[in-house]
Order: sequence, then structure tokens, then C-alpha cells
Amino acid sequence: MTSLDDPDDPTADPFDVARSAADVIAQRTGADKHDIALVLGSGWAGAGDLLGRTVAEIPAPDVPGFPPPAVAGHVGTIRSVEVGDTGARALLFGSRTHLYEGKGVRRVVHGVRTAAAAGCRTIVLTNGCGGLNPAWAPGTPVLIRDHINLTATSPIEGANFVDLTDLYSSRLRSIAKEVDADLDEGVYVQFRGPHYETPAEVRMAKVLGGDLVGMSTTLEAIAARQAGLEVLGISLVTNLAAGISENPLSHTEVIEAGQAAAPRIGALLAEVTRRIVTT
Ligand code: 8IG
Repeated sequence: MTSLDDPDDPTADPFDVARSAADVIAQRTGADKHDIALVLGSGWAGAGDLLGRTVAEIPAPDVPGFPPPAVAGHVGTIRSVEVGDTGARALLFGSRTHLYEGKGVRRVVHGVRTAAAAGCRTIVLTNGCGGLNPAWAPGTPVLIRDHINLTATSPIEGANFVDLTDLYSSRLRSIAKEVDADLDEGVYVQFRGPHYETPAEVRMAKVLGGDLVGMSTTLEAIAARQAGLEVLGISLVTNLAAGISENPLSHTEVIEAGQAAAPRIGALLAEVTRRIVTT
């Protein structure tokens, strides 16, 4: 049991656990430092494959602070990948801990803190989500411009008033749009889940200024800012949010949209990552 299991333990320091995690990653990958981290959300699993050569693959539970698999037989992995021939190294998190798993906020942001402790300067947070704009067909990638955190919690502990201006770096969004000029931007609204929204909640999200609804990312982005990481957020609209289309939501639809979008978002992620580490 690591200290992350007990958020109420006043002696536990999640940043210490992140440093131990980074030490294990350095040992197992042979890289004392990584440059960029990517969190692969729903629909993005295959998108890391075009990045470059995988140097090492570590079962996440081997690394301090990462939980045992939630589903039997499904172990998340942490991969160290060469970014093309740039000489840069990327850390790929093949899964994330969601707030709705009830393991606490420290767990949710542990990958982000580990990335920072491993030397990363940038983190790319990807997710699958519902879209409010009917023009976004399932399979459309959208840049996150800003977020609304409806989880009523924060990864920041204590009187630590972290500024969130330009949290989703306009510099990194510009780089992404150089790669694909057709990319739209939107405001991501995080609900706690794990149920999808009611149509009324989706209308509320729209009134509030939201464009995308999901169950992740905002707490990770906040922790990333606290850790000094520059953040790029990319959502894959895998379904229209509840009530936007006549059809009910289905998890199968979500998975199929991800598979159909794989070639486009894989190429996008690889080229954006290459440009980030070379500029
Ligand atoms: I994939 O429509 C995916 N994740 N909250 N709403 C929320 N999360 C999602 C959705 C959605 N689709």
C-alpha cells in the first residue's frame, strides 16, 4: 500500500510517491529523463503507435502509486517511446484513473505528477467525449481551449491558489493547428460520471459555455499546471452528447468511433508531438 491510498494521511506526500515512480521509470527505461508525456484516453489507444520506436513497456502496477488493474486481465502500461528521430523521449500512459473509480484525486493525477518528476516539460492529455456541436461527427478530434470543472474537487491541497489562465496552452494549440488547419476548439466540461449526462444536463453544459462533455482531464490539467507542465488537450468526439441527436448513447458506438478515427488521430498526435519536441 502506498501513501496515495490514504488521502487523509497527513504524513503522505503525493509528490514523494511521484518521485519514486519516476525513479522506477528511469531504471526500467534506461532514460534518466523524458521530455513529453501523453495520456491516451478512450479511442486513442492505437494513436501512440505512430510516434516512434517503443524502448520499454512497463506494466503500470509495477510503478509506485499506480493502482492494480480495475478489470481482471486489463493491465495499463507505461511506455517509453522515441519521438521519431528527434532524440526526444515520450512517456505514454496507456490508461488513466478516473475520479468515478473512487480511488481519490491523488490517484487521478498521479500520472501527471510522475511525468513532471520524470523531467517532462509538456503533457498531452487526450480523451474520448461527447460533443455538443452537431457538426462534430463521431470521430472528430477537437482541441480543448478551456474547461469547466463540475467535479466539485481539486487536485491542489492546501491554500495554494494556482492560476489557470491559458491552462490549455495557446502556443501548443497553434502548433496543432499548423499540423491540421481544420481542427476546431471547444470548452470541455467534466462531469463526475460514470453515467452519461441527461439531456437537461447537456443543455446546462451548453448554457454554461461548454462544447464537450466528459469524465476526465480537468483535474489532470490543473495538476499539470501546478507542476509547471505546458498542457495540450485533445478530445475525440466519439458520440453526440445525450439529447443532441435522437439516438441513445452506446458504449459500442464510442469504441467504433475510436477505431474509425484511429489513422487520422494517430498521424495528428505523432506530428504534433514531433513539432512540440523540436520547437
Ligand atoms: I467516450 O457523452 C464519452 N465520454 N460525460 N459524456 C461524458 N463522458 C463521455 C461521453 C459523454 N462520451
